Amino acid sequence: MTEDKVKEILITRPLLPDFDEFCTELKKIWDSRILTNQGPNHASLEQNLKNHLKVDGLYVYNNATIALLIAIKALDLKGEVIVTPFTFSATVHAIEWCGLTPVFCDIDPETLCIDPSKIENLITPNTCAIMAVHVYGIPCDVKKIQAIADKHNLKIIYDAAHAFGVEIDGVGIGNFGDLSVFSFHATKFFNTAEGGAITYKDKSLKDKLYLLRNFGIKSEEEILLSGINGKMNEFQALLGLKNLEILESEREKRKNIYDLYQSFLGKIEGIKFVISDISSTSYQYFPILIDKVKFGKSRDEVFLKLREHKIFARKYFYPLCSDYECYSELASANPDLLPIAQKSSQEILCLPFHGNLTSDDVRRISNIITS
Ligand code: T4K
Repeated sequence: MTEDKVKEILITRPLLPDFDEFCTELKKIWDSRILTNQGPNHASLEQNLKNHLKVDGLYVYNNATIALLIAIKALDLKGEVIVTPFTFSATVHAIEWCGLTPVFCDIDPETLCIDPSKIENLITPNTCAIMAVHVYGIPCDVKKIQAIADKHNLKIIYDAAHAFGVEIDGVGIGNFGDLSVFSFHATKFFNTAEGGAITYKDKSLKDKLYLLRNFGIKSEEEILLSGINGKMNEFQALLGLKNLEILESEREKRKNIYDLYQSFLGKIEGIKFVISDISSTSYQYFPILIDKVKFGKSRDEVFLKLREHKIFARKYFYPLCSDYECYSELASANPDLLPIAQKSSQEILCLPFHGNLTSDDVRRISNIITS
């Protein structure tokens, strides 16, 4: 193949339903002219998602970032929030946008989620909550985090943006903590182009989570809260409904891709699979850690080599949120306090991972890495 004919391979491609089937359903939206404001597809998606995620309480939103802001507002948080720096910007920005102070906590070297053994040292009289991320769909240590929260009377918000469909001993991941926030962005395993959801157990939060999504409007003449526009539209909800129908086959394809990666890269010195059992996660990402000394090349060298071949792996999550200019002055952002997060963000690489990859693609990616 000549260089300009080399096939581009992207980190992910969105799952999409059959076009003609989608258009048939789309016609119904056209005919009804109900485009948004919590219409029938929106309601139906919520009901379906409750079943899929095995939760009793769930609302959908227009994206996970707005949902994170709404989650913080719903819990009426004030003060400091203990959070992982090894996450997408949205997690920490949401804390800051709500006028709260992020306090960074180091991560566990195995799961790359927040390290519960480092949380208590960071608690002050101003701490109100823990914001933990099930990074790559790997569950946080929910038991230990809950025990700390109970002891210190803190709220827990799980950023479950990556964790669609994950369960712990048969319990849907959205049942842990006070609130969990899922993302349905185009890059996510389950997508509605843009979208998200909050799951909740405490029924006293139900009305608030609902009102905050729609400007606080209870009725035409009653505005009860300073809400925002967090509604998902009917087109997106329909896409979600159709995508739910094909999710299992996408999961199966990704399982095969994972197995192929395992056969090509599983025994390479210096390459560590962050996910050792894909079936316990959300099939969202395929992250590896590259130990420069053992492997002989750094993560950045591998990343650039792949780019030369038009393979677009991503460094999720480098840089750490604590190293962004807007947060680096915080005392808790000191790199010396976050050694595992620092090391992980230098070594992490998420390889292309989606159902449209062929086995030849996976072989090609793996060969470039190992050659
Ligand atoms: N919390 C966590 C832990 C998160 O990871 C995220 C989002 C959030 C909260 C907030 O969720 P949302 O508010 O977005 O619902 C992407 C996504 O935009 C973002 O949703 C995601 N996490 C983050 C990890 O990744 P980028 O800047 O890397 O995306 P982009 O545009 O470079 O896309 C990556 C690749 O995906 C492209 O190479 C091509 C492919 N792609 C992308 C899009 C948008 C497609 O094939 N089609 C598409 O429509 O941020």
